[in-house]
Amino acid sequence: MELDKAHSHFPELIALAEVDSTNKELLRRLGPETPEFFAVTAASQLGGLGRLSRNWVTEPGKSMALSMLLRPKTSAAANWITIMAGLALRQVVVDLGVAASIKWPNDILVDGRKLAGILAELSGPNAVILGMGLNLQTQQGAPETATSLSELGAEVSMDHLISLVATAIKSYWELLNENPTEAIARFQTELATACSTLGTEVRAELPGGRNLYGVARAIDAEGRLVIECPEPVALAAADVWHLRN
Ligand code: BT5
Repeated sequence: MELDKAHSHFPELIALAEVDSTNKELLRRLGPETPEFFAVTAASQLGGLGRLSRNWVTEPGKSMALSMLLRPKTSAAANWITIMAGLALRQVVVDLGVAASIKWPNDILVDGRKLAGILAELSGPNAVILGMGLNLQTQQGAPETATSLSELGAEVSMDHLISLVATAIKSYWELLNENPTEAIARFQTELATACSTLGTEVRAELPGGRNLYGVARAIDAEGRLVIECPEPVALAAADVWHLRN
């Protein structure tokens, strides 16, 4: 992969042709001195990870697989990493001319189809591995619910895309890590238009398998989704289905 520009955005960017998972590879290379934004990318992942050990498809050169190390200074910053990354990725995609939205907590959707996913994994007291997958082109092995930038009329090289993502993440992260209170207030305002889950009737499947039905009303200061069932319930983790809005 030609990644001339991308390398300049990171203290080190390990670029591999093939790996099991870029999140796992970063974890294997992680030490106490590893600098923030140390990053791993791969043209192909053989065991790309979604949440709850689900599979994430990355066929050679067709989908960006990028993991980077973040070092949160506060629990507030740590709590918001997934949503912060969603806002940054969505901004990149919107700037490429694609009207994308965030489905809480970790999907970037276009017309209900998934363009990108985020997997943030805590790997120590101040180490979070932020993994992002974003489809550039149609992949044979991806589910029918997937879409890609090229299907949506946006052609971009991997080098340019990684550079755009790095720039966006750094600017959002700097604000969140340095000034979480201000960042969270700003993110909540931005989410009112960026997050298609808000205002939508949803089914939320909780980690134990129980389902909650209600209208998603807000994302609270801890990044939890507040659903009116009709009493408000704040969810830290769940799989959410949009029913109607
Ligand atoms: C996610 O999980 O959406 C998190 C995806 C994170 C992937 C990145 S790539 C770089 C880094 N290294 C890794 O190993 N992982 C991260 P979740 O919400 O659980 O969604 C997983 C579901 O998305 C699967 O069960 C499929 O239905 C669907 N899916 C799989 N591959 C896809 C793709 N390429 N595009 C769209 N949907 C996909």
